[in-house]
Amino acid sequence: MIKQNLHENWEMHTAGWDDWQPAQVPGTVYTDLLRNGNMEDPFWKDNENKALALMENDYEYETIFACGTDLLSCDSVLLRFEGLDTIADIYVNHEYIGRTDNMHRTWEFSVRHLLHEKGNSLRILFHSPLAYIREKFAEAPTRGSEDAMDGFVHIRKAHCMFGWDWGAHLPDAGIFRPVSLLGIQKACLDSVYLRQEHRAGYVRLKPQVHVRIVKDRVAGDPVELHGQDSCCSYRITIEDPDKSKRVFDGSPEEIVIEDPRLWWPNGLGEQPLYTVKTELMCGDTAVDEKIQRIGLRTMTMHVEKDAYGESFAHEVNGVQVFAMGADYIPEDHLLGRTTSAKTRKLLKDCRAANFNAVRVWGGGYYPEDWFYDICDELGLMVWQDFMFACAVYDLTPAFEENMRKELADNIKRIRRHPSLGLWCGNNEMEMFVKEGNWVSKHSEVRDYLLMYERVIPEVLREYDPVTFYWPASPSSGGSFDEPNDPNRGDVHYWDVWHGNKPFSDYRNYFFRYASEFGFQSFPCLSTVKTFTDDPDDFNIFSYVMEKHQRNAGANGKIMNYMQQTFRYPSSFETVLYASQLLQAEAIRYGVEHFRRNRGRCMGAIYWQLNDCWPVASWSSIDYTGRWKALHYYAKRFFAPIMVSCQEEGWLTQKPDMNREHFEFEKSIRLNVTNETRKEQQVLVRWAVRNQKAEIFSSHEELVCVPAMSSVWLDKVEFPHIQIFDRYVSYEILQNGEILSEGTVIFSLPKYFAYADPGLSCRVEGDEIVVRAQAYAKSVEIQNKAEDLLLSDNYFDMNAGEKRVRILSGEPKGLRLRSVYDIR
Ligand code: BMA
Repeated sequence: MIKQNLHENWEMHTAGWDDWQPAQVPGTVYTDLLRNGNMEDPFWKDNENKALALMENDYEYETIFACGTDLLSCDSVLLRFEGLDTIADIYVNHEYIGRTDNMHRTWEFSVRHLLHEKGNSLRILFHSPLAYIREKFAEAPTRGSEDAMDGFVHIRKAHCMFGWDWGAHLPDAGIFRPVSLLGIQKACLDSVYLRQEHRAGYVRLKPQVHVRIVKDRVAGDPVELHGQDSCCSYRITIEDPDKSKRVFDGSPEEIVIEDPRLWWPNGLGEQPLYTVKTELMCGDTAVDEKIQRIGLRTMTMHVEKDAYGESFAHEVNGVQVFAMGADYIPEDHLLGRTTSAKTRKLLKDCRAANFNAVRVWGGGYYPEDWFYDICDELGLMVWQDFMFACAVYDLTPAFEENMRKELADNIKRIRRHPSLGLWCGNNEMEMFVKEGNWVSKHSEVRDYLLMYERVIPEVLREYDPVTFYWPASPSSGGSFDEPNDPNRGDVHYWDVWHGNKPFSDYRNYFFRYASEFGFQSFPCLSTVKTFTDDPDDFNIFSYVMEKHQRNAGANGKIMNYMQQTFRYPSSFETVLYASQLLQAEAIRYGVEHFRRNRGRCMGAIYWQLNDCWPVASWSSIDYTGRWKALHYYAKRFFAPIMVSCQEEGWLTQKPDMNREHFEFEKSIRLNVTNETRKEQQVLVRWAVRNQKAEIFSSHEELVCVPAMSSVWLDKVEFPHIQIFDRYVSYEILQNGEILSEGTVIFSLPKYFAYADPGLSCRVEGDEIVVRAQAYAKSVEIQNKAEDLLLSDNYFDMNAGEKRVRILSGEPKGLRLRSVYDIR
């Protein structure tokens, strides 16, 4: 096959205007307009409104290209679009060749008969997505999340482009993925899929190769290629992780890999990858080839009735794994700005924070190939939602056909990745449809069942019968059977945050797998300054700050939790910092509890990893890539071997100090959880200290924690501890090295009588050495640019010194603060 990319010479203009300007393909309307100075930064202040209005227009893209004689001499030529967003009419040499209406699909058109050697034109007219959804909504007012614009359910375009409770109304458009001409001689490969059978000492690969055979100059539908009965055959070359190669000729029906090197999630082993080259042979000539990387592993969900209900855990190579990660949303409102380098940085930041999983949430779009390649390399298991979220859909025959093609395209593209953990039908629809949300007619309930319990399973049976399928998130298995049951399946738990419950509420549940729970915070000042430079806006209740806060009432909610936790923060910057600590403490409270209950609970995927613009949100990494306090906390609470403390105190028992019987239990119960495949011996230590961190009493003991389990220590009560000026520090050590540590107080952080820790620091090589003269909680180290990436940050100190490594950023203009400074 000959491939010619069509990425040169593009121009675009607003349809009906003469404003032709250079365009970049792949790219998008917003990124082109921005690069050409024809729109303002859509994230600045409330420019979103103007940017949204631009999408009332239609936009046209055109390129003029030549075709090589080798391409023209092919039996058939396909024009392939890997991503068109969304309603587009396509013309080749002024001849209309078709319309696309789904950004999630790959589109191909047979164009051999239209092409010449020189001066070919390809023209694409993108219709206004706003006009389109308005019109469709008027015809059928099918509804979904009120955070998005009316009619968003009618277009197969990332839902969150029309607004979400963390997203702006910025429905970008355009040729967002590669476009190419494919010249086919005789036949081409459609897909190659290697099913794996794992046996003791070897893995058997069973190739399924689909080809398209050219007939009458048109590439036919894919057919499976079987060895002898065809004009073509396939040859497979496998390169092992150590680079040695083996060739298997003559359409092998199976390939045996002896002594396989297994792929493991991060923390449990390595991620060896095998490269598979498949060549399509017509006689002795290779007419096409595909190169794919695979990993050898078994991967499913362990679902089994048990004493608590029903288990729900990833099982990799027969080992049940506690999933640790966050929910991933699209990386940029301007699709044309995403790059593999940015995705790699984001996912490396996940691995750096000890993630072993990410959930691709269903209200965006299916990520690029590079996303999955990087997850394969880093050992991040992917929970993959299909792109349906918070809505009801009308399953017309046309919608169903479109949906089936979308599913097939994406399943074929993604199924080979060892990181693929499971397919999931949708985000939150089973739960909402059951509750009657957005449902206006009975057929919508029926269509729900058809889509997620019939259509998707049918398509999966054909293209990926191996990967585990789960009908919705959350779900207990489908058919509206208590989708958010805490004792079965996965759960979205939002009582902390949306329900205003205190952090301690997490402890009332032992979810089998929490796939969403979250808490908002603001980004730091430097990120705020990317959308406003007016000091007048530097107040969380200002118009501009609330334009960058999309969850109604959320700023009040943050202040409510602030009141429950910290003293009143009297400057804007302190509010931002304190909000990040609130968020980090909330999620820590949940995750540590879930990990302590490992076995019953097997997943903690917090909402949400990232942002698609600078905004107040649940993310742990903001739009600019800066780590919020939560991401550093995640590194600690997802540590493979972690100590945590289930304390009883003011927060857990909610005594009222202004009533009679103001008494409550003060105790600790430590727990060590071990998410490694080895038994671990650790020295556990704890100490009661005063504000200056001086030790009053202490204890240590050796604890043995079996592989993949958690172990409780005995409860210790402190009935007479002074709650305002005593705290407990705890840590675990191995070979003299602290693996995990923390501190706990029994009053509320706002009431604790911190001594001024007099924080100071010095730089030694690539390290920063921080000094505290007293107990310091959540110590933040920042430079002027707020772009330091450190080995640790927002940690507690029991006075003394702590060294952290500088991973990136310049240690210039360093400043330090801790909870003591929230005042
Ligand atoms: C869940 C998600 C998102 C949403 C988030 C925060 O419902 O699935 O739809 O953004 O919570 O409210």
